[in-house]
Amino acid sequence: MRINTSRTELVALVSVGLIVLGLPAAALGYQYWLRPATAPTHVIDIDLRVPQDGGFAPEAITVTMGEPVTLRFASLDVTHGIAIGPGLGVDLGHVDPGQVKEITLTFDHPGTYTYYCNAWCSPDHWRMRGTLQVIDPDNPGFVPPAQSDPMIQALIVEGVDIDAKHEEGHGHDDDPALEITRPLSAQHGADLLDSVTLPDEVIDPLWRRSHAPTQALELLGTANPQMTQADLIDVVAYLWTADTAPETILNAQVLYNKNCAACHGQYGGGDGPAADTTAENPVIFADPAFMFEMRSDVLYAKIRRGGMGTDMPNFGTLFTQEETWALVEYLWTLPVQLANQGEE
Ligand code: HEC
Ligand SMILES: [Cu+2]
Repeated sequence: MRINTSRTELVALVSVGLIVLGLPAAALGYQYWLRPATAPTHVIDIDLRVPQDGGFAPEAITVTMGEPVTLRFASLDVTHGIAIGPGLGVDLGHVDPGQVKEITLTFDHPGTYTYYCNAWCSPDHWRMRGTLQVIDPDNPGFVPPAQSDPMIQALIVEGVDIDAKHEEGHGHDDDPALEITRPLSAQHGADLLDSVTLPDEVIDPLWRRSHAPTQALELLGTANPQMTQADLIDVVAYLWTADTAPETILNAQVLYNKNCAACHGQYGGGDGPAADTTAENPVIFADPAFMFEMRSDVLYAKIRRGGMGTDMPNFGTLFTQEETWALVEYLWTLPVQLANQGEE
């Protein structure tokens, strides 16, 4: 599915100057004594502690557009992971206790970014975020308005309640709405395409984005009374996973493993190491009966906005719209065995 994001200039970064020095604690003396005197750039030191001990210090920084700034992250307790988004592509990887990693950035637009931890460091890990404000020296009061999100707007207009509760046991095995008796095979679905009548809706990517697989299944059932439901389920599994570039999926998998797997589980089992610390159970993406009730646009909105009172964090200030769509595409691969993968 093609995603149209009209605002590529959001990527305001002009140069990612050189980068990432991992320094052992012994080198700190050199860092702190010598560096400020010789460095041409503005240096900002940011200390890292688990959120219950303060998280980022400072938690908000302001930098000037056009002026190189070096951000120097030092962990004072446990291993953290440092990334900055949205749209900067900056991920410094792990910062171990006593280690310092730095990056020099020059921004060419005013804007607001988030530096955040993407390694599970503590139960409050996902609260570990800081705000980086880029200001225009000629117009220091100007803050670009938050980018409006057409997809979330459309959901509001449609009257979809993103925070609607699922029925009891959502994503868990009791009382599945749909009888799914075998693992979903997109390959099997692809092999059946020749013998299936596809209603116009289900081949329209925009329709698929705003409808649940069960709705497609219903249309397919009406158009193909000769087919079994199990076969049609595989056709739907194929349709929902067919047009994503493998590279998009791989990039999304990296984001998922760093930012989501701690709660939702590496394979979407809802069984990550932090799963039992959340107010609600993380949903189980690997459960086809659960996912068949979900709409891509609602998954997207949930990722960007988070879940009120559930401990599902919001990621709208960390990821671009494209990255969020890629994550949605990735979530659909969790309950489905993809076509042309595994044994031929
Ligand atoms: C701190 C734990 C935690 C992390 C990290 C986390 N989630 Fe969640 N997530 C949850 C919980 C808990 C829920 C259940 C909320 C509910 O019942 O609606 C949830 C719900 C969701 C839903 C909504 C499903 C639905 O319709 O109810 C989506 C989509 C989702 N997560 C995607 C993600 C993605 C993608 C990431 C990583 C970028 C992520 N989550 C990271 C805990 C987490
Ligand atoms: Cu962390």
